[in-house]
Amino acid sequence: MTVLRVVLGDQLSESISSLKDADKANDIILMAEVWDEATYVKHHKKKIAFLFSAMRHFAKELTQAGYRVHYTHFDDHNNRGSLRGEVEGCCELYNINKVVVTHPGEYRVLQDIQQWQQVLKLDVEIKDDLRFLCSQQEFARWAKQRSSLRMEYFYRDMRKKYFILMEGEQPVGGKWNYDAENRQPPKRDLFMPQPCITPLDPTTQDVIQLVAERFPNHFGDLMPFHFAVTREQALQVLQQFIEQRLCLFGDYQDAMLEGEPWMYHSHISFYLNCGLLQPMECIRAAEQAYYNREAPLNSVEGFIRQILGWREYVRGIYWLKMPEYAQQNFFNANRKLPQFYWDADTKMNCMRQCISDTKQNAYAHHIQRLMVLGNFALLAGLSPEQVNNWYLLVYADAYEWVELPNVTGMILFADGGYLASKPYAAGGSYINKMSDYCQHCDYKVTVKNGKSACPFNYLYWDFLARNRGKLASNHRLGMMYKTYDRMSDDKKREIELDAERFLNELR
Ligand code: FAD
Ligand code: DLZ
Ligand code: SF4
Repeated sequence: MTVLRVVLGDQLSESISSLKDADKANDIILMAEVWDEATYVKHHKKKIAFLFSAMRHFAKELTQAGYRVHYTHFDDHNNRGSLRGEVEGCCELYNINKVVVTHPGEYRVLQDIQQWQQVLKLDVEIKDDLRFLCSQQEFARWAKQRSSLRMEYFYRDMRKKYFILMEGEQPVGGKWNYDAENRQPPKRDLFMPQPCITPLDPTTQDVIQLVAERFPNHFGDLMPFHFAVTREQALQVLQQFIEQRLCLFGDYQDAMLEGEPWMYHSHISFYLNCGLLQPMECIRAAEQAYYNREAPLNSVEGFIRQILGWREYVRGIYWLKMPEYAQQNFFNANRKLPQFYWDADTKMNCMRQCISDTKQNAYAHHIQRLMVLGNFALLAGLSPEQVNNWYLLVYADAYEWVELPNVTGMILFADGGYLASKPYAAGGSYINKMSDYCQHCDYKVTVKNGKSACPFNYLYWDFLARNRGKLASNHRLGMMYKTYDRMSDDKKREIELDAERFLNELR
């Protein structure tokens, strides 16, 4: 009996469920670089290069470990261009009795795989993706018991389940959450460790050339390229983070500085999401650093919450709510994505910086994605479909299971508050407090109205006023509506006119 074991581009773990019990001498492992996956959105060039290089390295490691790997290169003359086509090709080439694949990360791919059995007339087994710490079934059970979902309670249950930072039934340090100690504004003289730079090897160089030739119209810069592309290199990134950045991760989690795209973040999402790193090993490494007194609790807890809490929570919501989740548009927002999201050509310095960082690195850290790029998309009423498309293609860590809930749920509140309890909306003063962007901006953050005013200031109030019917009952916004109601009619009219003028000028 020969089993075809399909390993997708974001399943690069030797412990992946599709490889469990594999007969190394007999089974065929299929990995394929295909046109359909590289172009279903026009991924950032660096994302394609990263994934193709990581796939090639992983295939080599599997071969060295004794597996029979059928690897389709992008430019192979008989490449059929789709995952299904490649599976069909393998079934014709080898005497395959059964296909095994691990549950994919995207609904779109799952739908396709669910048709393979009928097309191939072979048994197709879809195994659970055991790399996640909360299964889809477990999350569904958790969600069913609650009238509204909140990440914080999910996260506490996960801490208890895996006994992470726990003393008996209680959280270490007596609190579940150290946010109050985190989120400090950046200091101008803040020492900034350099991100981990992995040197280019011949495989990555080949792939970079391929992407430059075959995807010239895709967004983003290919060089400089310093992503890890093997598990060993990804482990070095993790280790460097634990040793050099974790200690101040909490303090500067929300800080932004011009020309400093990496800050004290870990830069491991690329590797976690494609399988080079496992979530639990990252969590345990951080926890151990706390017990070794190498990092303080506020940082360690904050970092663990992102992986054990947010990452699992958004994945749970994605699979619980798809396919309807992709259609959510609570505010009926339909404004086209402005051109500056592609070329960074805007007078708003915060947007210019975050888009330029994204273009160069296929990375922006969380608060840039949330409170600058996302905040603007929310306040300006940009179309959820277009905003989702942008986030899915510009970041090297983007797959729909994690991108869609963050965009639709977290930044756009397009699910009406299923994921988050209130919209993450803010005026310019928040950006000014947490960054140095406003110091080099054509707009004035302290000015509230008129042509020189920071657009976030009037867009914020205009957003609340425009959507009052849908938001007024949200008790977390009560104070803001009271403040708005105390404004004079002239002031309110000024806000409306400024917002109208600014939004009409967007191209
Ligand atoms: P760190 O700040 O060091 O955090 C550590 C890890 O925690 C991350 O690597 C990530 O695995 C996890 N994490 C943190 N926040 C989240 C979150 N909100 N959701 C899921 N995991 C989280 N993350 C992605 O992996 N892919 C995406 O496509 C993606 N799109 C996003 C879109 C928007 C609008 C927003 C607001 C957030 C998005 N995130 C996404 C979450 C987060 O911004 C990135 O995970 C993080 O910036 C990656 O950088 P890092 O590894 O340095 O993270
Ligand atoms: C993102 C991506 C890209 C760019 N290319 C491939 C590819 O050529 N082959 C492949 O198997 N996967 C690729 N991926 C990842 C998939 O598009 C998809 O996101 C995941 O498999 C999740 O279902
Ligand atoms: Fe952004 Fe406003 Fe600050 Fe300019 S003044 S950087 S637009 S927040």
